[in-house]
Amino acid sequence: MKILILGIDGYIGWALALHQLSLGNEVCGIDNFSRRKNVEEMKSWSAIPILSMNDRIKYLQEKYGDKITFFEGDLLDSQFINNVMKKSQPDSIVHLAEQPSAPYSMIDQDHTIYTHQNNVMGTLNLLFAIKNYAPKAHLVKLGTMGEYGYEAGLDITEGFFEIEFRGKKGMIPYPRQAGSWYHWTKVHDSNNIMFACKLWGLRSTDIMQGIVYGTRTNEIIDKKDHTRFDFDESFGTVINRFCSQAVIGHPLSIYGTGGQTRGFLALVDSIQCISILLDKPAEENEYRVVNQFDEQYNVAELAQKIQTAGNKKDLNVQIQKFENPRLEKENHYYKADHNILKELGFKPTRLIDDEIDMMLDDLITYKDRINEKRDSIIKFLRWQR
Ligand code: USQ
Repeated sequence: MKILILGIDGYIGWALALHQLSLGNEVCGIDNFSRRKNVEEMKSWSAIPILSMNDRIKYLQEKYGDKITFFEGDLLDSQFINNVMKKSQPDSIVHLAEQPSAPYSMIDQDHTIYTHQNNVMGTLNLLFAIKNYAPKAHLVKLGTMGEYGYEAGLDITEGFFEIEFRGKKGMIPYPRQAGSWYHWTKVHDSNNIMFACKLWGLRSTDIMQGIVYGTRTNEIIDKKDHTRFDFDESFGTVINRFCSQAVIGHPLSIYGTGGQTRGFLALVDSIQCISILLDKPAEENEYRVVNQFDEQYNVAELAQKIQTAGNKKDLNVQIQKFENPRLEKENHYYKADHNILKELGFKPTRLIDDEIDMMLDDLITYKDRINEKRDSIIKFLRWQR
């Protein structure tokens, strides 16, 4: 199988490329390095050092020869993505090339507009490129559980919702109530992809993914294999941030009460799920939605887990509640279906406590790097300014 990975330089993109190459598949990557630049703008860097893209590709070519190719470019440049699509003729496309941070999208008007342009327009260019040059290819698009939001207080289904209204029954997309400008871009993408499948007969799987955590996959063994790992207020996600905070003696920063509940998934299992979806593609004309997470926790429970694991390593971990910089429900009902991937063969391979233990060990090695960018951890980018 030939897979085009958009956003190959990112946290999931790089780990996915290593895995797919190890299976013997061909990988063609695209990136514009915006993640590196945007994290730098936040005056931070990856806690775990990663190679430059040139060195990454050289390293992979030594191992896999011409099974790996790379094109630097931007999805906003329609000619660029058209050319790559024409040249590479992929069987599958994994679209991870989006601005993924909710706090970053909430900084100010410029950051909101940038996020919308990058994500929504980039995806539209991609859809046209697929339609024109690779209409049989399966698009696997990274959406988010946050598209559904946490407002309704109802069970969440996978993508679609059976409803009875004025005596008639029907299936409609599950109502979306995103909670940040970033999360709304994913909703707009979902609508556009659903329409493109209907209009042009494309095939796509839209992944509503929970929060991914971890430093390792089965292919991340050597220093050169490492994927990036962010911990700043914008690009670090909660478990990854708490582990980074624990190793430098920064209190674990619970926003508000800590009752916010989310679905979580280890990086290695995120890669497993995406790989299953690639092996079992959507049908022509099908817009398939899957909810991709393993377990659910609230933020206070996670802080407890990381405190316990850290203290076993003599880290003397403190927990502190901060005024919540975000606008979000802090105590809410959360019950979301996540059966489709299991039916397709997904079996979680990691226990969260083991994973946290491993993450702390990896991060202790880079304690000084995290400390050097300590000021990026709490900036208090207030969403309602
Ligand atoms: N939180 C804290 N303290 C922190 C950081 C976060 O209490 O130091 C809380 C937040 O207030 C929030 C929860 O932890 O209630 C999750 O925050 P997060 O930054 O880990 O995750 P989020 O902003 O929801 O976004 C992340 C990814 C995004 C993905 C999403 C999946 O950045 O790309 O779409 O997770 S989901 O949350 O399921 O929508």
